[in-house]
Amino acid sequence: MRLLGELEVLLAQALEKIHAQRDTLALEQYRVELLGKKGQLTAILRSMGALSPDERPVVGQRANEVRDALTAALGERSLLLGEEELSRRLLLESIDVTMPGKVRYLGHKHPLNRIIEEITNIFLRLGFSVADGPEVETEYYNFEALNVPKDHPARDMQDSFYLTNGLVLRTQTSPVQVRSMEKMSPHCPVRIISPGKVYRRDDDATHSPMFQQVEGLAIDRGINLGHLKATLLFFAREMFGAEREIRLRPSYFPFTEPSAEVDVSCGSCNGSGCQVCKHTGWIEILGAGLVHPNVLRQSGYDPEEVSGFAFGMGVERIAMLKYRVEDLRHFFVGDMRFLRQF
Ligand code: 2U9
Repeated sequence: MRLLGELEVLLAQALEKIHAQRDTLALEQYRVELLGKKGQLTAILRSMGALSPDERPVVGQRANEVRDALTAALGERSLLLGEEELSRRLLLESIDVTMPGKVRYLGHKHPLNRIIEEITNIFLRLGFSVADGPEVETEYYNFEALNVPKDHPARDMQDSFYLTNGLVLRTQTSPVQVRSMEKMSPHCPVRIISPGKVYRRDDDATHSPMFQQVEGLAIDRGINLGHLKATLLFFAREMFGAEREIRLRPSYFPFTEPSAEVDVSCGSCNGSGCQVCKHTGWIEILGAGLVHPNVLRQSGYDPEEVSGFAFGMGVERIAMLKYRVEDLRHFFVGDMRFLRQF
């Protein structure tokens, strides 16, 4: 019987080929070639229709046996190849648990934000609250309400960033405090600080067109220079060390009268004179004064009834002093070699 012969040949050849397959993908392709719809065994089974009734069961039984034998051989080979492939992959992709880990750099606060937080926390402990406001201001809040007259140099086109329609990028954070005064007046007490970005047309190693300030304002009955000095001494010692002293030098600002520049004793030489303090023993850290009566009046307070003190400091300047940074532009360029030091 021709078909029985063909079955035996197919079985022998197929077993050989199954063992010759080297990977599971090739084996699967061969399985389809053998047992699939258009496969070799299927072709033989189809041609059984032409057989006589006594031949058919004989060939049929043998065909089933051949199919079972091939299915079993394919299964075994597939299992073996699968295991081989898995162990090859495990070898290639294995993890060396003794390798040192990759060091991932964790971000941290920008040094200027740290300084702002430190300054803020000192004044929070003294009962001040934080006030916030717009960086684009009207000329009224930025200048007029602060007793800065039209002919003052700060109002020069060369010194401030003017927008259209009487708007300007705030040159100090005082407008925030004016807005608070408007809301509070004529009630007391007022104790607020306003940290934030300000803008001036300046650009060198110690000036940037954008910098940050913290300003403070206290209004109450009977506020005097003694309150101002005690507050700033507390601040200087918390910020720069318990040994620090401060001194007030007379100065002029349109929004305070009297006005003062405030120095802190040099921490490098303890006041005896060194390079850091340019041999004076003192370092200027902020400006301050008693709020000008015009400023109080303009925002609804009666200067006969209440008085106030105010101060302002540049955050970058404080950070430069505290961290001994010689060029403030380091704070703005985002160089990780600089920032990682904090
Ligand atoms: C109101 C009234 C008065 C805030 C003040 C200064 C003095 C001052 C400078 C320090 C360095 C600005 O960043 S800097 O360039 N500031 O000298 N600022 S008194 O006075 C005010 C604030 C608000 C209503």
